[in-house]
Amino acid sequence: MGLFLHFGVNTFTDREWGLGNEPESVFNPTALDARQWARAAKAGGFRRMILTAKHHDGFCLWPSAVTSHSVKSSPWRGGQGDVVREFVNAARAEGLEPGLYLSPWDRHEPSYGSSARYNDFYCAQLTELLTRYGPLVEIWFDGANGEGPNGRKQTYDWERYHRLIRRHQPSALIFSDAGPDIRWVGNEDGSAGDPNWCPVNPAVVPYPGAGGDAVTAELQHGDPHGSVWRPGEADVSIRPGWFWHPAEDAKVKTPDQLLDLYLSSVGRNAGLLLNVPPNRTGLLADGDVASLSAFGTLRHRWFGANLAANGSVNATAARVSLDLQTLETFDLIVIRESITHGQRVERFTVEGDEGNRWRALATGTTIGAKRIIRIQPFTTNGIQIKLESTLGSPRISEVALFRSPA
Ligand code: FUL
Repeated sequence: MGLFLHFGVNTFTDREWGLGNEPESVFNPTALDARQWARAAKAGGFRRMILTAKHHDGFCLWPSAVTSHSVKSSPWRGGQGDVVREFVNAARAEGLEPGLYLSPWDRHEPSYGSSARYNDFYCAQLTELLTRYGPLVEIWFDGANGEGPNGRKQTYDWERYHRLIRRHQPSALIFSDAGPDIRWVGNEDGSAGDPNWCPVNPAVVPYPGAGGDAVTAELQHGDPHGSVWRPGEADVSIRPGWFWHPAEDAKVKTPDQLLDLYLSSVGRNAGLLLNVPPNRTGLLADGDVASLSAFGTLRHRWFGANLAANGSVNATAARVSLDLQTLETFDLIVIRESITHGQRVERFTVEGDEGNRWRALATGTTIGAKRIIRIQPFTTNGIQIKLESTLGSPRISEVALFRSPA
């Protein structure tokens, strides 16, 4: 799970997409504290944080040398501040891994739309981010590709951007609709597809921002026979918008809603990237912080005690049986595949021991890194997972059972 942070001039102008003509003077958070962001992320159980270093409006949260449209020209910290620096330091201080979002679409930069010249500008900015701030876990690319001044369309040089990342940050993961390392799941609702395969066919999603039903289906479901390994990451906001808006302080998702998002993303073999936007003081709002921390507590209450921990396992290629030793009542089944060997399960059934017969409790499609299944509470001393359709011999690495609080 990663925490996404949308922050910039839009925070101060109450917009979702800035126009590019915002004066730098609007950016003036009064009490910015990136440690507060990182502590909130940690309390929620997040391990990564990704900040919008530049959104579509072009305003840079770091003092870029190739534009004056940045924090350097703002009143914040007397023009000496660097949000990206404070962000990466805070993340690392809390033991979290930082990553960055750098919008290719730039509504401020005059060279946007000129293709070659803008690509040089964009690569210069990307290089600054890749070389100044230490190891980054993920670089997040947005496929948005608006027109430049005079209606010119910018051609993004994705291969060049990717080469820069591989050169300067070989272990950073690259996210976009089209990967190459992590793929978008095709919606911004935090919901991965069912089934959800990590492999995809790269020909179906050739570039970020490609559209159409076939693209959406591929992003949602992956492809069991796809040639590249590209797990999904579900991005969604804790509020209706990506940026902070005063009117949305009362529309923060509840801990229960966050748990539902967790089940429909992490519980379906995808990462969850939850956006929590700092407000005009430069802090996460109280309601968001409370919701994150309660979400962390809730997950712990749901998944803290594995009722199958003392069970004994018996496995064949087609089935995994668990003798629980005692009667247990559970309503959550967590199954994991050892994905270092690929993803192989296509369909399975979970059955509970009723003494003289097996009762089907749930059927599912893919498993992958993690599959969470919710059922009506069931009491038994044994379960079995029948692997009904697999690609090659399956490797189940974990089966766990939990009881959610009433
Ligand atoms: C979209 C952007 O246009 C939104 O503003 C936001 O950044 C979201 C994560 O990606 O494509």
